Amino acid sequence: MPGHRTSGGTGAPDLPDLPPGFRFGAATAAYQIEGAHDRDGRGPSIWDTFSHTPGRTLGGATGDTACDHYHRHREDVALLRGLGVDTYRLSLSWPRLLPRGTGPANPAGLDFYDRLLDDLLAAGIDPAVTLYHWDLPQALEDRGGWRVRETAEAFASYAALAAGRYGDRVERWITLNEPYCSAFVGYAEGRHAPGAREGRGALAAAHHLLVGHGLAVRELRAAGAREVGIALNLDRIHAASGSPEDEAARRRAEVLHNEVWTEPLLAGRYPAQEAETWGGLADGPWRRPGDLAVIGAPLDFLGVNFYRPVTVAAAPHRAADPADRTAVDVGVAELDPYGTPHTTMGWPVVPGALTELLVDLHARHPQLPPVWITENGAAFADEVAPDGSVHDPARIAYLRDHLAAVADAVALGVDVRGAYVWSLLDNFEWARGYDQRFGLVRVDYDTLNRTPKDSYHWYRGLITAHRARTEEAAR
Ligand code: IFM
Repeated sequence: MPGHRTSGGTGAPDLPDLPPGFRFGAATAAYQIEGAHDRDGRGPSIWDTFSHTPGRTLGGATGDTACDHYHRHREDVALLRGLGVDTYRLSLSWPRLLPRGTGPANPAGLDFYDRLLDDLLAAGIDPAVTLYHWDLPQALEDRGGWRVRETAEAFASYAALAAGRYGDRVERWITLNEPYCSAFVGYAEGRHAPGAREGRGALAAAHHLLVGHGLAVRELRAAGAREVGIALNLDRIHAASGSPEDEAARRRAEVLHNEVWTEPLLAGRYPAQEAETWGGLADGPWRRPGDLAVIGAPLDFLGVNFYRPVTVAAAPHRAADPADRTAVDVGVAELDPYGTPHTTMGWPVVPGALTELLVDLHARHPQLPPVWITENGAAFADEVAPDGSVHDPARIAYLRDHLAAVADAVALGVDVRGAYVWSLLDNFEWARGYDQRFGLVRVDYDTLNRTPKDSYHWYRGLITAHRARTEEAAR
């Protein structure tokens, strides 16, 4: 891999060598920032139930208040405007729009996103909207959740509602965020809502998420949506050694983390090695003729969420009997041989792995649509200076080096159009509660005051400098 591509000279130090017109954004998700969990007709989601169940989240944290974005969205749009981003990625709360998942829409919920989208456009920021960032209406979980096809159908109706209402203002639609987490962390590991530990249930969920995506794409297209895609948390997976056993483990991890999504979405087929990975578990009755055609409908872009690489070695299955295995028990152990700094999530910082991932994806999928980095960012223990300012040099280095890694991939032929920093605000980090701070803006959870960190000011400088470069190139 080449070294990182950065260049000074246009105002910001270490400006990544990204193409003119490359677009910069910041991202959030509804349950992580909105709060107002029971206000104005919002229904409960699986994350309300899960976070209110003792022992599920760190310190019993919930999203009841979160960043109170629901009441402070004007202030947050002003922060985005000050940041100078081209685009902002938000998610709609399905249970705020459809409190029971299907049926009558909630007028107050519809109005909230009208106001938010209008404010963004007035600030010169293009909205990118995720339909599903993990907050399934509890009423649908009670009827089977993603284990059942009805949820995919309900998702399509919700997509139609959203596209009809907001399609005139949304530049980019993302159907699902990280379906890996919804299916495998939610229905196999049980670390996320709904907290299930099932093998077959997780694989059925993975399939129904994909079917839901495909049906939603159909609805979005019918409503004239501008750009339609999906955001996947793809992993760059390294084998612990060159042994055939570790290489086979790496292949199984590729199927579990990546190919279960990329093969149906981009190649219209199921992963070739799923039998080796899951035995008979994968090919269940949830698969129906015609599903692959629905799932594989062409996309305008592929969203890639990237944080860190993973190294795996062959390991015994935790359950000896295949019938007792969960879908994530695929005979691999995760190792951490990276002698690099780590974030407070415990994730190694290896920017070159992002270049490798993108180049490999491009090589494997000649028909790869343009790519957006729909999430990238880092949690660190920020220092708050006595004057209240927040110095976060490690986050600046992380973002700078990952943007440079994207520039390397572009130089090697991958069509990457833009990148969203995760996240605009410190927020509710799911089962990790509030102790992981990913924001460009610090949130004081006692006062809910917002303080832009050094990284916010750095990112603004970078965006300004890149814009100047784009204008120069156009002259
Ligand atoms: O906070 C999450 C986000 O909701 C999904 N992608 C990863 C982020 C950091 O863990």
